[in-house]
Amino acid sequence: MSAHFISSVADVDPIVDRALNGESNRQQDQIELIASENIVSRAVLDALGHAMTNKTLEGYPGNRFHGGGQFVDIVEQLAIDRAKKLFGCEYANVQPHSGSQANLAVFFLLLQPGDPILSLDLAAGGHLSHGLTANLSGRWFTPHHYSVDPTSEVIDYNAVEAKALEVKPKILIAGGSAYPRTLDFERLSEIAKKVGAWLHVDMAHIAGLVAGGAHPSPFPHADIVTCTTTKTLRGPRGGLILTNNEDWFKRLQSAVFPGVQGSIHTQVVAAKAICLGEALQPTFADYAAQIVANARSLASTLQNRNIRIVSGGTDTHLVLLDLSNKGLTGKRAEIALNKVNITSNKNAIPNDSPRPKDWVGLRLGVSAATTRGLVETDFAELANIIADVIEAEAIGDLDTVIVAAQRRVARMCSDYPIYGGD
Ligand code: DSN
Repeated sequence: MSAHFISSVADVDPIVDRALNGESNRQQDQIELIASENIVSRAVLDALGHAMTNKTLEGYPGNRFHGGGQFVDIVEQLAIDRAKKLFGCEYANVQPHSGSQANLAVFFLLLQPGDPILSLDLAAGGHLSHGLTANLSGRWFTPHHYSVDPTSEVIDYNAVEAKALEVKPKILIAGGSAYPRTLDFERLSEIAKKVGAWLHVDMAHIAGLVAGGAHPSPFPHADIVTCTTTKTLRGPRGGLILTNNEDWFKRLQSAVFPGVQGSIHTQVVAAKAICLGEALQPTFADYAAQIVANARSLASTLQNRNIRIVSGGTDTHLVLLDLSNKGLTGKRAEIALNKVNITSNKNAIPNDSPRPKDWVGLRLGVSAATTRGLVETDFAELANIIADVIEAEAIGDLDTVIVAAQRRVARMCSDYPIYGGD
């Protein structure tokens, strides 16, 4: 048999092999607190590495532009049916290659160039694909933003309504990547209706919480919903679009293909079907509830250690720290925590500097470590390690805590192995 069919990565490409092994070890040896990450099941991993990746297909199940699609049709139809069942909606498109591309398809469906859109400000937890000027969404449409109340740091829905009445958006977008509180979809829908806008909910970060009943569902309030299958939903990198609007559905299919995409990532669609099936299991609700309990434990312990939490707490998987009173930037805290094998990311907080290097926010998310099995007491321990590191870094004395912190993190990683620790 040709070497092409049997040689391993190690045989063919030792540089890539070393990087792959390095990444596996990094994931095992670090506690991952990046809020957009998770650890997929072995079944999802297997599908992603399957020869289904060889198959090129355009179109939709039963109506393809290429032959030989009968097995991909099975997994795509399964993913569609499971997405509809999981989120309680009538129509699903499972082809978007990412959340941003799902959003782009929605814009292609609903907007004309120059149309006004209204979304959560990036510094208040929004997302770049919701109208940042550096993103296509901010160049081709006219972006406006709402923010959070300066005192509570929670969305001020009366202010959203006032802004919507002022700018008359074609779509009102809810959701983002660093907003830790429950979104009031009913109120947002009222506002959208009042100004003649469509309500588009991007639930990328909270889709798993919605699936597991730990966050209210955007349905029936939203007109259209997008998400990634990564993050709290614990699936492969990719997107979904969901709606109940029968009149839109045909055009939505065309907006995805051929509107913004060509052929599908066949093996990813198989992995999406698996992750959606996993999320339909009753145990997924336990997982979602554990995520919120863990995030609350992390937030309250950090608060007890005098670290300010934006909005005073969390209702979701993410906790946003304001390090301004410690004299630290998010970047410095991120680097210090990385030295003790805790992975996190700097983030803007409401009214932060426009320059990322000066941001004083640090974003933590608990989904991946919750998948490993950590519970509230582990997150309290983790919060204490984080506080020790931040306090020491703030006074330029990290060396005094680093070895002990590394040891405590290593113990946790070994107590909660991933993929059998290999
Ligand atoms: N939106 C980015 C994040 O939240 O980290 C990536 O999905």
